[in-house]
Amino acid sequence: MNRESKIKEIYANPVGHDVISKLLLQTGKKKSLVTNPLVGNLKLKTVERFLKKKVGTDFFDAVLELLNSEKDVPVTEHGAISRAWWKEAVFYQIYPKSFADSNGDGIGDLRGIIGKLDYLKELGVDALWLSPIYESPMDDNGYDISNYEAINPDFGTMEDFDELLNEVHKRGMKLIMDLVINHTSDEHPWFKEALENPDSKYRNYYFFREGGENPPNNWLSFFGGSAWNHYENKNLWGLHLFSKKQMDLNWESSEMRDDIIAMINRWLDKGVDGFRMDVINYISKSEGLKDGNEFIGDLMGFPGVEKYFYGPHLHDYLKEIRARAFEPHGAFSVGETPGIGMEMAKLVTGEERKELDMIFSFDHLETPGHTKYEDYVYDLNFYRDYQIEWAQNYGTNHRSALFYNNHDNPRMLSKVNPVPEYNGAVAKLLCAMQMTLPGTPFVFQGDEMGLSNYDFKSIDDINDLEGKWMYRDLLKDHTEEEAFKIVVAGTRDHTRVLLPWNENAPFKQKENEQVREFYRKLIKFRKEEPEIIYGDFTVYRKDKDLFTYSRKLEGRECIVDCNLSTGKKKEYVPGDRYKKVFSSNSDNGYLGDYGVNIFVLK
Ligand code: ISL
Ligand code: CA
Repeated sequence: MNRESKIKEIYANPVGHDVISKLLLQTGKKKSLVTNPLVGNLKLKTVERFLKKKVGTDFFDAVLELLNSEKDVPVTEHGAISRAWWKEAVFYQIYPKSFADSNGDGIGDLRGIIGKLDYLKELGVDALWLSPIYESPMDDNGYDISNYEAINPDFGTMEDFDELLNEVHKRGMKLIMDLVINHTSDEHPWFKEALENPDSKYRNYYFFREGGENPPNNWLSFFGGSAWNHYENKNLWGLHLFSKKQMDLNWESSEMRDDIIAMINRWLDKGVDGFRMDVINYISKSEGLKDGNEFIGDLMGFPGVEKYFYGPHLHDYLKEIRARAFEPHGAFSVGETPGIGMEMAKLVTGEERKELDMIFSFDHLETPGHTKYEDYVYDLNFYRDYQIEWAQNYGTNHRSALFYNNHDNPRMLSKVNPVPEYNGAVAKLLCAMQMTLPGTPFVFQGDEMGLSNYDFKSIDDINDLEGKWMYRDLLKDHTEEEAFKIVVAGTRDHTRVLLPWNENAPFKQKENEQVREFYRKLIKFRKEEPEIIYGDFTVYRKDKDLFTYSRKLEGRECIVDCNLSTGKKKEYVPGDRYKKVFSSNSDNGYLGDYGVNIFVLK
């Protein structure tokens, strides 16, 4: 790829496709802007002539460098889907701190989880993903690990963990752990030794740069300020893409890789079934740690991202971890990969490539032109189009992760419609799609209770470092009231408050019970209908606010008919050969607000 390449050729390149898609999403522009023949046939140098005043010519250099860094071409198959337990499973994410508290100290813990295993089994959950439970100073709630092989005492002991794993397996369920190997805590012995002792081998486990008044490059941290800590008395700078206490590991060090892989193997030897891998696409930084492009930085909010979100050795490192740890144990892997779009996702999850089994892509969490710290209404028509795009183009040799929530985002329910009287209907609609679209569902704790956003009253209620940092930053040009409003719209704390298990909790209300009952039935239904897990996907209706699709496999069919908004819509009538097996908010031939019907072939 070079300046003579046409826009359509760039869009056909996997990295080009995903970068352009991201730009469109970020700016709220339609795909047709680049797919129309007029623009598609323009050469990059022509576009550069139009845009260079605005974006600078180095923007085009940065994009070309990225495009040319990937030599491989994704393989997209449309055949039968191979079988695997993790395609059949319904996963459930537990954020330990706020799941269930067994000893009344206000902090969720491992014994609390053990106490809820029957509940989860009864719900139909097959596999648990535990957010980090390792020893940690808890600067970022456990995503800052100071000992990979010890349990945070707030959560319990290693004996509690062993019991948990055993109890999970006894119930025929699986357990995957969070693997945070892009960085460690600055309190990890490796980092402490690295900082203290210039001759230690651990110096090379991290990114240190010597001397200078200013940080070595313009990269910003995701949690505010420069991505470099200054250790003045040591005359050193240290790299951290996340908080000041989360120091990036240098994956170019083979000794570091050996240590990390040995640690992974010890957990696998214990019997854990796999891992969710934190920001795993960031582990390879581009050579020389050069400045990020300013235009890309402005657009994405974080200068430097293009230098590490799809780094030069990413595939090598993923292959190495798989070959040396996952493969021999038959372990499952799902990567958390912010910024990776569909085509690049194929290159890390293709079955033939032996890297990851699945990834979490995040492009569906906000509608085009919106960010998570915005109070806006999420239009489910976008979610429909996004799902159709992935279902039709991701290919049967890749598997989508179906999720709406995790511990880094406000609750989807509230984004779709913040009015409480709709919560139940929206929860059921989201559940119906999650359990029947192509892919593997990841339920986040509380989804099954129909939980909406938490009613935070003041900034003192905000605990997460991201929200706190944003608030301080916003005060530069906002009033306290405005700043709080913005933070509350997106704070990660909405999904980090203790689940309401107790007597007076909203969960005890009838509607929340009904949502849980709906989840239970839909999960059961999913397991009885192989066409949902391994079948084809066909769209029957995609008119405004409507989404009707079918899943088919060897003479079986299931049809899902959804009203994506409020107001009555004529329901889809599949004919006498079908019977209605589920119905939420539908009556007399009409789907009501967020109504959904599910039919199967008799
Ligand atoms: O939440 C985000 C921004 O608003 C994301 O950028 C998030 O930080 C990113 O998806 C990475 O998330 C993961 O790694 C972080 C940790 O804080 C998150 O909780 C974790 O899910 C650093 O370990
Ligand atoms: Ca506790």
